[in-house]
Amino acid sequence: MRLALTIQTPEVPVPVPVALLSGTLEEKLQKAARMGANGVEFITTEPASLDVPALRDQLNQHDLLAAAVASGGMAFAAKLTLLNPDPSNAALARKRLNELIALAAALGSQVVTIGSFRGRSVENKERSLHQLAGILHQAGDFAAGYGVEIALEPLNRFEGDLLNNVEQGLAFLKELNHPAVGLLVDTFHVNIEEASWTEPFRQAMAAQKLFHIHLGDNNRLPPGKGLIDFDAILRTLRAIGYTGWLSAELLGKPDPDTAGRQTIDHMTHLMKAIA
Ligand code: LER
Ligand code: MN
Repeated sequence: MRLALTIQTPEVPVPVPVALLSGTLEEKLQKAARMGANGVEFITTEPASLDVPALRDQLNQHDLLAAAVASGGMAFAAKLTLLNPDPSNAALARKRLNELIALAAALGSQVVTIGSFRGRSVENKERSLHQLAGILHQAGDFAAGYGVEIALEPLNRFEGDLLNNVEQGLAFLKELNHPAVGLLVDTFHVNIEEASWTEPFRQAMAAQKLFHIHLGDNNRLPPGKGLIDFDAILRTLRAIGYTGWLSAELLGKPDPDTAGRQTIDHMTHLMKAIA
């Protein structure tokens, strides 16, 4: 398992509350590496505007990997969603999704996340889920062509009304039946919607759909600053053979650098203890 910190790229027009580290992109990468992260997850709103060769060089220089390309900034900062009732918004969102996939491939990242970027149901939940399935099937084909996977994130009830927990997510994916589309399980959402710290991870893994993990404590502070049993989660992940990313997506409090450092320190400590 490898540790990543989520950061936003410079073109994102507003600060994203769950993006970590301060400074220029170069400074963020330098800090992530010094803190001991293995990679970074990118929140971007204009993937096609990024200088990919330069970014690849910077990652290499700091011995960092691109853990994932996140779509959360699309919804939060660019106000684009895949199920938006405004057809021009939804069309642009779908175009951006393809750009996120191409960016992931160019940066050597295996995963593009879809959480709040899917949007909410329009009038009828079943119809919206059907529409989402169509979009994800197409995106899954597009992603597979690049060797990239899409990780769909169950979101807590206050942030989304389509797929709130892992059981619902797995039922949806069974119906969708696309090998390149799986789940992103975020511990912060687990805390609100699940009945166990560890079962959701076991279930997703048993279905071969545990594609990515977001870390945040129950109060969305760094692991160890709240109530979630990260030790139990890590032991379970090790037992079920999860070898993917643990990517911190949490509030930058008391400041985005301290939150990043506390996350890496605490998770490294727990990982060493079970090694
Ligand atoms: C939002 O709460 C979240 O967890 C993000 O990953 C959604 O895109
Ligand atoms: Mn998340």
